[in-house]
Amino acid sequence: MHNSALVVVDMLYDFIDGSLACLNAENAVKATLAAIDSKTKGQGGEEHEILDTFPILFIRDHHPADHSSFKDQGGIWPSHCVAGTRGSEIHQSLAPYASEELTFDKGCDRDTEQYSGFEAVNNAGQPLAEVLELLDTTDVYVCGIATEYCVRNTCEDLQKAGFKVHLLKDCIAYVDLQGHQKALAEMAAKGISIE
Ligand code: VGL
Ligand code: ZN
Repeated sequence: MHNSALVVVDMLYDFIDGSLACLNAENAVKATLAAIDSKTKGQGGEEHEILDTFPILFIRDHHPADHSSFKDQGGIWPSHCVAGTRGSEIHQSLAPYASEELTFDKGCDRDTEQYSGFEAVNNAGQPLAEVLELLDTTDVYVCGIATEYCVRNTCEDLQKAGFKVHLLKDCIAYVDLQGHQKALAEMAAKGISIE
């Protein structure tokens, strides 16, 4: 049984120290590592045993170089998370926890903005939600970047699909502090648990 799982959203270099560096990102990465330790503590054993009892799923913003969300294509964001560049990689402290089948990419289609990780797919083409169901997940813990965009859209889609969503508030980073606080309040009002 895998009642609980952790979804790590876009903890990628461009959102941490790159072209779209977000506020609180370094702290959020450290707090995420601490949260992984605390969830797995006492379960002992090798890393593969830890991942068997508490699956950790990673979402990656993963854009082509000419993605329509980029300013030079008429979009609102600087170029970021271009597939194959350092900016699109998971932070090195978390990368050891990421397996191919539990890593899900989004924003891969040039013409589509995709903030939510809900329909992101792994290298076998399976969407996040399908894999969470295969893992018998009821409760999804969410952390990552950015609160107002990908984190929020992912949490809301997971909740709509019937998962109990727990947002780890020390483990998120944001574009703007006020936007972050507003998003937290609105998510809480929808029944997402802010912990
Ligand atoms: C995101 C801006 C642009 C996010 C993705 O994942 O929150 N934000 N692309
Ligand atoms: Zn993006």
